[in-house]
This record gives sequence, C-alpha cells and structure tokens, in this order.
Amino acid sequence: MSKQTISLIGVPTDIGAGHRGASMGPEALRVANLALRLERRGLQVVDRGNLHGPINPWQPPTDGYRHLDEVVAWNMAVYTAFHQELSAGHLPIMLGGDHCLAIGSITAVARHCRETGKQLRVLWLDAHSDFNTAQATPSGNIHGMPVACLCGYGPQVLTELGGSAPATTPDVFRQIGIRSVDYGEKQLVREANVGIYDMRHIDEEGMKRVMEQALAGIDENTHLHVSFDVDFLDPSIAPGVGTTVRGGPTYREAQLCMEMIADTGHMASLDIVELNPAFDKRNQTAKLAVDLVESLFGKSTLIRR
Ligand code: 4U7
Ligand code: MN
Ligand code: MN
Ligand code: MN
Repeated sequence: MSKQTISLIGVPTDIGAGHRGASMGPEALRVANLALRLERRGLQVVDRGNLHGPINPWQPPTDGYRHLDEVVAWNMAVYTAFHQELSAGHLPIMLGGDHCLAIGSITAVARHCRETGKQLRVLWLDAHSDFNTAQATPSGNIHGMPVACLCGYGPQVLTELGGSAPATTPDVFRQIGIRSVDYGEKQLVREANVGIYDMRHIDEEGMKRVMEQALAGIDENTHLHVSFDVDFLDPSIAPGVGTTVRGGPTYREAQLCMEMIADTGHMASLDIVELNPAFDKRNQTAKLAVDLVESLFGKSTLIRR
C-alpha cells in the first residue's frame, strides 16, 4: 500500500474572530513540529505553504456580519485548495486561522463526497456550537456562524460558496464538548436538530460512551471530517485560544476522543482552528494540539494491539 499523503494548508487570518491573533496559528503549528511528528507516524507530509487573502480591516459589523466580503474571499481560497487536495487523493489539514474558514473546507469536503458517492460525517470538537445567524449573533463575528452557514442559514455568498445551497445538512454534524451556546442560537440548534454532545452529556456518560454514540454508523463509505476548534479543550491546558470557556475536556478525555476517532480509520480531512499564539505561553497550546493530532493519526494504537 502506498503511503497516505497529508497536505498542510496554512490559512493565516483572524478575519472571522473577535480577537486578533488566530492569523499566527499556522506558524505556531509548524514551529510545534506538526509535519515532522506526522512523518514519524509513517505518513507522507507536504506543506503547501499559506493561502493569501485580504488583511483584517478590524471594522464593526454591518447588517449583523463583520468583514463579510473578506470572509468570503478567504473561504473561496480554502474551498479551492481543499477540493484540489481531496481530488488528488490527499488528506488535507487546514492550519487555521479562525473557525469561519470551516465554511470553505467543509463545502469542499461536501462537494468531494457528492462526486465520490461518499457519506459525510463531521465531528465538530468545540466549546461552541457555531450556529449563529445575523439575527441571533451577539457579536457579528462569523467564526460563530460556520455550522449554520453550512446548513443553509446565512448570507447567500457563504451558504452558496460551492455553487449550491446548502453545502450540507444538520444531520451530518456531531458536536462534542459544547458548553457555550448563545440565547438565540440555542433555539436554532434545537430546531435544526444538530447532534450535540455537550459537557453535561460527557460528565454524565463519560467520553467513551459519548464517542461511541457520535461515531455510530460510520462505515467503509463514510468520509469523516474532523473540525478541531482548540477551545474545545479545557483552558487550564489550552490557554492559547481567543475564546476560552471553563469546563472543557481534560487531557485524558481529549486523548480518548482522538484515539477513538483514529480507531475508525475513516478520518479523511481535518481543520485545526482558533489557535491564538497571542494568548499562549511558550507555544504550549500548539504543542498540545500537535500531540492530540498525533493521536488522531493513531499514535497510541500500537500500544493497544
Ligand atoms: B468559535 C460567540 F457570543 N458565540 O457568536 C459568538 F459567545 O469558532 C462565540 O467556536 C463564538 O471559537 C466562538 O460570538 C466561535 C459568543
Ligand atoms: Mn468554533
Ligand atoms: Mn469555539
Ligand atoms: Mn474562538
């Protein structure tokens, strides 16, 4: 069997975020040796460098959205690059950048699934459900809206990024680690029936059962996309993010989550987003993210065998 090729795509922008600094995420992950660590796992890694897009003008929202034109431009670049890698048979990893960029990556993945007849499953690891709309958002920041946009709730320029709307439907999502959902957003996720495994659920059932539930139904025909917002993790271990929320998964819970994803053998694309080196100390959060991504690629599987 030929080696699996991983393509790293840096997307250095904080265009959709409420704090500056996620634009430094790609370099922080490179400095934390992401490529080398994956190569040591026997994977072939190509670093495609960084995508380019408009600077962050740091303006207030208009009509409920901040920087909508710039968010569209960055997402078009992500969409094109991601789809190209998937078509080439590679496993793309987006080095974000803030989470608005998952509109581009997942729109590309959804198109690839339509083209190949695969079934899409998205694991959304996050403290937030990112299902805001222009009406519901308390901030106007589009990094709080990607799941809604991907499901057809949002401005047409984003819901139809890939030419048809919606890119996907709420039933493909399984959200893990959720502990901050805004007032209006709660109603929206309930109506749309997004699969949410919140922290209360993890407390009560444990990470093992939660992951069994979230991964149920994945088979040979599934394309599994993991969207890893680093603020998923408890801030005591991952301070280097823009929007910390107390009470996230511990180191061991996060490892188990990643290991169980690896065990499926079906992860075919990945976002690593919302890392913010401006809030970090000695790049520890990037190092932790790399450590967990190694587990996503089966670091601990040998020990279990
Ligand atoms: B992230 C927030 F109000 N919900 O919409 C909002 F709490 O990609 C935060 O998950 C969004 O980090 C966080 O602004 C977006 C807020
Ligand atoms: Mn997010
Ligand atoms: Mn988040
Ligand atoms: Mn955030």
